[in-house]
Parts: sequence; C-alpha cells; structure tokens
Amino acid sequence: MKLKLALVALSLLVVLVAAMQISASYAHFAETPPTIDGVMVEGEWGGAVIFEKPGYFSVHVFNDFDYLYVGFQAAGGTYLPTGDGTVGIMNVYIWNPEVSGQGWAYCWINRDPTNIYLYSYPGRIPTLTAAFFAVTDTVFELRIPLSELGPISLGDTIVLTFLSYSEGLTNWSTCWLYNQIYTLQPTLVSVDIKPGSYPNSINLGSKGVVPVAVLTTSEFDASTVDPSTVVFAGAYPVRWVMQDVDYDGDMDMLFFFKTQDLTSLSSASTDATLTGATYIGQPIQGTDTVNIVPE
Ligand SMILES: [Ca+2]
Ligand SMILES: [Ca+2]
Ligand SMILES: [Ca+2]
Repeated sequence: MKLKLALVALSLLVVLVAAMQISASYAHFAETPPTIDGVMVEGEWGGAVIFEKPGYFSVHVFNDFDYLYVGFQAAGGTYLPTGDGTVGIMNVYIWNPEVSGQGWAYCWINRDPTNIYLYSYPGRIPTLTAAFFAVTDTVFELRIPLSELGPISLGDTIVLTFLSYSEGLTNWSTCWLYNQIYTLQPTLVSVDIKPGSYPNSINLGSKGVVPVAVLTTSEFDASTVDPSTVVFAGAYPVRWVMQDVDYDGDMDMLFFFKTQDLTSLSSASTDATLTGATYIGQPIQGTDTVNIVPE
C-alpha cells in the first residue's frame, strides 16, 4: 500500500514539476557539518540557504565536498495541508536534472519515526548510506552523499521537491508540492597563477605583486566575479583588470596581490587557492600550483 501510494505520488510529481515555476537560490558551503540527530539547534545550520513555504515549513540546505545536508522544520506541527487527523506523509525528492531516471534520492516519511524510508533510484532500494533521523513528527535532518546523486559536480544544480499528503488520500488536489533549485557550493573555477609562466615561482621575500587570473571557460564567465569578495592565499587584490590572459579569445579576470600579503603561503606550500563570489552570490574557488623559491 505504501509503495503504491508512493508510486502514485511519484507520477503525480512528474506531472506537477513540469508545471511548477521553480525558483533559484544560492547558499554557502557548509564549513561545519550539522549533527544528523533530528534536532535542529541554534547555529548548527548557520550559512545554509533557507527555503520557506510560509505556514507549512522551512528547509535549510547546504553542502560540503562530500555531502548534501537538508534540515526540515514543519511550521504548524504537521506535514499535512488539511489537518484532518490522518497519517501525514512527506515525500522528499532530491534529484539531479542532468540524468533521467537515476541519481534520485527519495525519502518517505510519516509521523511514526520508525516508519521512514530512504531510497535511491533506479530500483527503489534502500541503498543510501546517509545517516537519517526524525525524532519528532515536525523535524528531520538528512545527509546524502553527493556520490549517490549520479554524475554531479560542485557548481551543478539539483532540485529538491517536497510533497505532502494524507495516507489513503484519493483527492490529489489537496496535497501540496514545493520545489526548489539548489546549486552545489562552491563553483570550481580555473585559476592560473602567473599566467603564461610555469612553474609558478613565488619568492615570499619579494616586494612585488603576483598576478593571478580567473579564466573564462565555456562553463564560467570570469566577468561575473565580484572583485571585492576575492581572497588569494590570505591576500586581497590590490587591483584587477579584464584581459585575455590565455589568448583563447575571451576575457579573463586578472588580479594582482602583494606578495607580502600572501600570509597563508610558506616555504612548504605547493598550491594556493583563490576564493570569492560572483555578483549574485555564488561562491567560487580555484587552486593552482606554486613553486616557492628561496628568498
Ligand atoms: Ca542536528
Ligand atoms: Ca601559471
Ligand atoms: Ca581567455
């Protein structure tokens, strides 16, 4: 029965998703993973993006290099749209739009914390290794390995769909459905330290500047980077310019950093990382090798 209901819900979902307007949002990288224990405590989900369906629920979402984290809090003490006293069912679909029929994570929740299912597609088998708890009927926390979402990289988008209905529901117009797009953080960008030169030798005793380029590629437009957010090896840029540093016909963003400001580099460093964000708040990160030479 549960399986049948879930299947009905899924086919309904496919129809409804096509008709829904999906809004995009961006979040921060999870520096500290939340504790997956079904209790959302102050600060634990700091930095996550919050998706809200007012009067129904709020969802916190963020990720790190390995996992997607979802924290769900029902607003009215129930998943149900009608409050009709029957068992409330909550389906959460987390899917990778790049693949069809696979790379889905799916969980089925009702108010009985022992009656929770977590699946991946294809096959609807409980293969997910995500830790998962729901200790009340209004909160759950979820951790899903990105590797279970099929081929996906940081910077790609996934879709989260929340579907709530009553067990035994026959009138599907009373269920509710909520979609959100989430972009996995950060977007990895191509960085070239000392464009045109290799190895990227840096003398930490130098009084000069180190040029570092964020390259424009078919996937990323370097002109979208907000220079005021850029940090490289502990340093803020002292100036920047749009320039085609790799002579491939598109403009790259070239930053200059005072060598003396590169405080996170030492004689043992073999690479250096640039972080920042685009003007719409999408975090970016890129790394290149360095060759630290004696002062
Ligand atoms: Ca927790
Ligand atoms: Ca270089
Ligand atoms: Ca270029």
